[in-house]
Amino acid sequence: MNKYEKEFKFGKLLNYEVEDNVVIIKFKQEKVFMRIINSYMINFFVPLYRKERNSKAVENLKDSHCDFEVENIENGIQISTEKLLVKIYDEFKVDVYDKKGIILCEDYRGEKEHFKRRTADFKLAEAEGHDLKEVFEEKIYISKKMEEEMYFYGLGEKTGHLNKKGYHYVNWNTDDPKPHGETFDRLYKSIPFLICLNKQNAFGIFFDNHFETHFDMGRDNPKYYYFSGADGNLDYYFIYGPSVKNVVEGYTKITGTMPLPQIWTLGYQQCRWSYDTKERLMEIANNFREKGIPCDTLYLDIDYMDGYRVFTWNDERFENPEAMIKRLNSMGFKLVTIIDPGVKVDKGYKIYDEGLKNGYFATDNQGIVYRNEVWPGDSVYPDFLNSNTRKWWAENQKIMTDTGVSGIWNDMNEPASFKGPIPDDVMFDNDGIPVKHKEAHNVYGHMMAKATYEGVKKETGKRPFIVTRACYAGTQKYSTIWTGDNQSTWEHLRMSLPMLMNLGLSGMGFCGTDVGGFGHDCSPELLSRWVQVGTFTPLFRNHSAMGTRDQEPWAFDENTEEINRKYIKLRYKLLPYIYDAMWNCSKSGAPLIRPLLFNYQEDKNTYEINDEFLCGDNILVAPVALQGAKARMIYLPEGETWIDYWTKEEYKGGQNIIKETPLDICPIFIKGGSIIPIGEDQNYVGEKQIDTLKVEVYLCKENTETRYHHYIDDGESFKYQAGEFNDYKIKVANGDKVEMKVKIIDHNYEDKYKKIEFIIYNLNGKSLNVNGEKVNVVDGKAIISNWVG
Ligand code: MIG
Repeated sequence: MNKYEKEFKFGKLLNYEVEDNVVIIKFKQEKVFMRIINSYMINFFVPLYRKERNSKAVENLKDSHCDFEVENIENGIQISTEKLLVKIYDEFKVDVYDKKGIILCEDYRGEKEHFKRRTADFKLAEAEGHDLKEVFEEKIYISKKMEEEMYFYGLGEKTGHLNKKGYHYVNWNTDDPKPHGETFDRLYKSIPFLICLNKQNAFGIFFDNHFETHFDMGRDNPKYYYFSGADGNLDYYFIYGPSVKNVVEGYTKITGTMPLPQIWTLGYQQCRWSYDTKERLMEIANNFREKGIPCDTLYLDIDYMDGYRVFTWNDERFENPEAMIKRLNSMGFKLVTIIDPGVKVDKGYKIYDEGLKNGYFATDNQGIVYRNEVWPGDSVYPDFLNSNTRKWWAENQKIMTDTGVSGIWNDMNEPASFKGPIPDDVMFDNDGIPVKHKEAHNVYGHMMAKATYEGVKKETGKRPFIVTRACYAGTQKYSTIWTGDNQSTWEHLRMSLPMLMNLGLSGMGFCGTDVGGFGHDCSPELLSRWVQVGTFTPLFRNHSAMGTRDQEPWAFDENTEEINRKYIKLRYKLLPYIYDAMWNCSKSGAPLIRPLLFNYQEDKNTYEINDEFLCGDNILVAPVALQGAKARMIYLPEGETWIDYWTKEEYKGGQNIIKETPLDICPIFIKGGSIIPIGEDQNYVGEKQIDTLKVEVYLCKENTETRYHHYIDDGESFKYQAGEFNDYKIKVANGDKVEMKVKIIDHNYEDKYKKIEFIIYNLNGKSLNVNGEKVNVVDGKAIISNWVG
């Protein structure tokens, strides 16, 4: 029996008190603090572990004052807001209804009935390599009744399908480079946030607990779904929709949205473990420019360092890095370097000595600095839960940024360890509330990313570009993420789609996978198909492991190179649209890459589509992720006309169609009526001066009325926060004639467009008015010169 089972009892509901927006509910055994954040978000807090909250995810959550009522009902109490009705009973059973009285989320009343794992000889089976599951000892356990028609999403970076029904997942940040299959219940990231879709009504549960937590969506028993935690407080948020979009917006209100990135970070990025000499790195840079394949960012992996000592350079292989980076910058490249957490044990090495002297490293339970092994050999772990350590780590970023480095890539911060797992009782100072490793583990990478972000921000004054492997809920505020060590296999290309879509729904607006796959040897066909997906994902980075076959765009044959060029150029064409989507994401949390159901929740056919996604509101991508596929079926959501990007043919939504898919064609569909700003053909962001606003307009036979906001700013600084940006509002009404309106709403950024060029598809001979005046269309183009806004 679980050692905690007895303790997790609330007992009879006795009474309640209201203090501002908190209803304090007293049970015989525990007190529950129910905080009404606003009419659709509620936090339940039970200090089972300690009085203080120890949230690392929630920083500046402001409650908006809203009216609510509390009353006694039979056997319990009821709290109602403008949107929700919450009924609470003995044993802290909670049922949540919408205002029409429709049940959204009902606590499960039965006993838990875990299925039985029958085992005989554990030891022998393990000796052969079988991975037998240990029974998880949970202190906190909340189960909810499973309804027949329920779908589950979110949970960050998890294997398997888009809909998480029937899966069981563990949040315990784990570095395991073996090929991630569906049997992997844990990866590098922990985002204990689940979205449930119950008969068209969506709500979210954010269980803010960074001990090991589990989420089970009916694997254990189809009668219920549950979340549980090894220890800590019970601290969870109920976030009502009714749309998934609202739930994501609510969740990112709580944990923060992804900040607006610099534009160059949205260009193509090339990485490799490792470009290990200056000569090789320059060869790569030159190749991009000679071959006319756009690229903004190159990476240096661990081998640039001196013996894997973080914040150092290997002088032999990278002599005079400042000059090298200057040269790269002049060619239009930014350089990103990897920084791991593990600090080499090495007297005389500045970082080690400083950290040791100031007590910046995690210790064992006797206060002795804890050692394990990572790349540099014997290593110690900075205590990122200590704000002094973070300050010091932030200052160290200067060593890199002064050399000219533009972004920092944080790896191994689960934290990984080569000599066995880090013991549970390794201690972290946590600013005076010491915590053990089992409480620090899942937020270690998160706090490292925070330190890195703050350092890079201070040193450069620009929007930091940080990439991290481990994360917790809320890491989106500091860092981009990538999904770690995938493999160059078709299976992993397929898996990346639901994984990235769920990451997007979990607040991680800026995410990507290693394009081409990390482990294993890539093939020309696989790279061709993968680059087609990467084109539409926020982070577009090709990366591969040491010892694997080269997979730069030109590494195979001319055809593969041409396909890479074609799609990377398409990415640069779409950059203004992608940047607009990132701007929106920074405000509302709506991710660039998202499942179809995000925009088409009324259309149930979209609920389990794993192999198509939306890129922003206007573009549907149906990539090919099967070797040799000459055609594929594509579902087009109901209620729209969809225009084939390549042929401009129109299709009615609400049907499956078959498209032929020769290797250079990734099926792309544009929503009828769409307005899509496009960029210049450039080798890198900022290569050309841009004074023309170019907009593609995709008309269709149906009459449409569409609006779009196009955003520009300097693309790198924080001046936009003081209003230095322009917001162009574009409206297109397609009726008997086509009427367009363009207006600048916010206009404090001085570099304004001087011309507009509309590229209009499917105009069908109609006449065109722009801002009330008739405009000629020649070859599908309408040009408005001397435009002043
Ligand atoms: O133990 O730095 O996921 O992207 O190339 C391997 C070397 C360490 C793991 C990362 C990968 C990176 C590699 N790192």
